Amino acid sequence: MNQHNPIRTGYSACPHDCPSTCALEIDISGGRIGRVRGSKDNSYTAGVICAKVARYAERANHPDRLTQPLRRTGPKGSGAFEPIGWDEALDTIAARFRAAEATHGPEAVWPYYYAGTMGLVMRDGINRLTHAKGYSRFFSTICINPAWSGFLAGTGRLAGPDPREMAKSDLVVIWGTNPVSTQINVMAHATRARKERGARIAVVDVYRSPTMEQADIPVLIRPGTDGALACAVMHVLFRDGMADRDYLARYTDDPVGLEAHLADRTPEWAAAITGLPAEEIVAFAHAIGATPRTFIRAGYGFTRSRNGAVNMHAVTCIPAVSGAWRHEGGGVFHTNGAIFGWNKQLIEGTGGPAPSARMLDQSRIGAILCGEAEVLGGGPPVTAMLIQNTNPVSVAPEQDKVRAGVAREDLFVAVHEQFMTETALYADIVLPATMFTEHDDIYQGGGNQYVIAGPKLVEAPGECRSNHEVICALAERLGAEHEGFTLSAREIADRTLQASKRGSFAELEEKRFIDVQPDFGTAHYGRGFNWSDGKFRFKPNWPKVPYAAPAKFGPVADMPEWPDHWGVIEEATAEYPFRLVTAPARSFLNSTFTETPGSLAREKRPELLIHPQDAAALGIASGDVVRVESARGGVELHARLFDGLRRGVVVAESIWPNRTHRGGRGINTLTGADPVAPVGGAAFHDNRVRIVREAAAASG
Ligand SMILES: Nc1nc2c(c(=O)[nH]1)N[C@H]1C(S)=C(S)[C@@H](COP(=O)(O)OP(=O)(O)OC[C@H]3O[C@@H](n4cnc5c(=O)[nH]c(N)nc54)[C@H](O)[C@@H]3O)O[C@H]1N2
Ligand SMILES: Nc1nc2c(c(=O)[nH]1)N[C@H]1C(S)=C(S)[C@@H](COP(=O)(O)OP(=O)(O)OC[C@H]3O[C@@H](n4cnc5c(=O)[nH]c(N)nc54)[C@H](O)[C@@H]3O)O[C@H]1N2
Ligand code: SF4
Ligand SMILES: [Mo]
Repeated sequence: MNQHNPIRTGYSACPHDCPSTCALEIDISGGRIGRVRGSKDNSYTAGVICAKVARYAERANHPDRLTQPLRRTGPKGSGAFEPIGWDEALDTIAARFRAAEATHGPEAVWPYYYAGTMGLVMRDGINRLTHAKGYSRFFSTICINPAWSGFLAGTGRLAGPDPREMAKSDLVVIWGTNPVSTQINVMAHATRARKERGARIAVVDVYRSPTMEQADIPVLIRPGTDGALACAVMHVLFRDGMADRDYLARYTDDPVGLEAHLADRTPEWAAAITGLPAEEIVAFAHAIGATPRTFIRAGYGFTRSRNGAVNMHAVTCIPAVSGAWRHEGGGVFHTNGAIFGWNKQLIEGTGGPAPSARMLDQSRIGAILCGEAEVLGGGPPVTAMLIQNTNPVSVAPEQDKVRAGVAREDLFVAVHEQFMTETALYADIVLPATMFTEHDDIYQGGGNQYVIAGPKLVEAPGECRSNHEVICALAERLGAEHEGFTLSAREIADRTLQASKRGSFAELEEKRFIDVQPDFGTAHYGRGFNWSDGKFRFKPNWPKVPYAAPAKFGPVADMPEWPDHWGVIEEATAEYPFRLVTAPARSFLNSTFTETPGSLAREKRPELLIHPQDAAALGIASGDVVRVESARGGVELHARLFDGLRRGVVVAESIWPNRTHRGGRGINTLTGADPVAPVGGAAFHDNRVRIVREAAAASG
């Protein structure tokens, strides 16, 4: 070992937007990070992390990292920038925000962010500036809303069994998530159950994903049909004497009504909708019915459809019928959001009078920036933005509108980033951001139950500043007042922990993480579900689902009374005969890691998975360039023949940079921003498309 650069270990949390929220051990040497490992002491991480974060050094120490503030010198999107000083950059942003406010009022400014870092201080602190200045508020919808509202509709609370109970289950049902790619620790716990108890693993997906490759019971359905599958499963449970009638009577709102409703939701009915043969539906239902310890791990993927909330609710109904909630290793888990009980007033600048500024929908950034009156809520146009932690020019739906919007000459955009993303390319000012090892923060598990410390471990390169530092520096220039602007990130983390009764930051740093899992009775709703009568809702009150939203979104009035197949998805038509799913890739995380050589080498190029018979019918061979078109636009990719799909379904894995597609249009050119009922969200996996073979490209 080099005497001058001994290796020490730093402890942190993975900051990325991934339900695993791994506890990390990081080699540090010469002021730089090296290898990253999963903590063995953390009982959820259990020493396992994904490959892309294990090689994080190639991202943190990447030669293309932004290290200086930049000002645009060429046309928007051109990539022509010159370095400037921090004072000039911040003064420019403040002046442009003040000018926007002077012309149209404070709602003309829209701070925009998402979960590039999941650190509470760095992610959510931007809201403090929004609230202090009365800027347009941000209603986040891009990811969780259909899933969370669907889960809340039945249980009333966003929590479930201890996720580590998967290892004590006899049947793990991985429903509409692809953990081999998106949250590897689920696989670690599920395969432990298989090894130690002979448990079986069922996987419900729309293609033979890397996770389904490992399934004992593969359940391959058409996109947006999970509600039909769940109804037929429950039909069989009632029909074949596998419903827990005692549990139903004690813990649910209307089991008699549900059974009557399901009478004609037969396996044959569901087979016609899902494409899954009726015998396989019955076998799947019998596996669930015969296994008291059935643990359903419900993901996000199957909720990214226009009927996604209804489908999530339908899946959560299953253990209420089978009574699996009674058992350790049984029930349904989606996320543990409700168990943490944060007091985020200091971070977000809330707690004073209720803010009155309009809320704008994150997913509709394209329509908003294009000035569509309906989405502007009768208010002024957006003429100034600060964007932190997100890359909407790649990740947001209706990409053609997003691009037209960010290219507007009268719009001022500042982007705070680690890399020159496709959003940063459109910025007037680009600010260089720290990475998680370069600032203090705290993290909470999504798919687990830990609070984890993420202290600063190394100095940032160049002139990078953290999100918190940027927000405070702007607040000072804009005359925004709040105590949070006067504190360090560490002080805010400390006071937030204390206000949330989780001890101090120093204590958390010492312990590295704390386990806040509630007791079995609470986690399994043994004392009732989170409604005044304690009864699980088979019949949800959709317009009143307990999810904070500025309004209801989508066709709420048409939502079905009972769990059902709700036919609002983009069914294929003669003009658009295929259904496209845009699922994540293993080596990228949304658009992050598209800059790292290790991830690029593994993902190779943007591809469209298409069934060999569908390809043959269209005269498409493997490797051909195809043009995929929806009503919203067209994208070019290379075809890859793949038989792990129902006919008529195609899958494009990942959000590649737009420029890696011939023609420069990215995958989200195809996806729609019309909101999912009842509280918004984008239906990324619910697209009707047509596929055209590109003659010129096939020869080239
Ligand atoms: N490697 C990697 N990891 C990631 C991400 C990433 O991009 N790459 N993204 C992160 C983020 S932000 C999130 S929110 C999570 C999301 O992680 P997940 O909960 O896993 O959700 P998705 O990845 O959207 O989709 C998961 C699976 O759902 C399937 N699916 C799509 N439509 C349907 C359907 O109608 N029914 C059923 N049954 N299945 C369907 C897809 O084919 C896919 O295999 O992952 C996080 N982790
Ligand atoms: N087609 C399609 N589109 C999708 C999805 C899909 O499945 N299919 N998934 C959707 C989902 S679930 C989500 S959550 C969204 C996610 O979309 P985004 O939130 O945009 O996620 P990323 O693309 O990973 O971009 C995060 C950015 O934050 C930056 N960043 C990280 N840490 C920091 C920091 O500390 N400070 C600052 N200033 N920047 C930082 C990173 O460099 C990165 O560019 O994408 C959505 N888009
Ligand atoms: S699995 Fe998820 S949380 Fe764990 S290291 Fe990878 S990206 Fe981070
Ligand atoms: Mo997400």
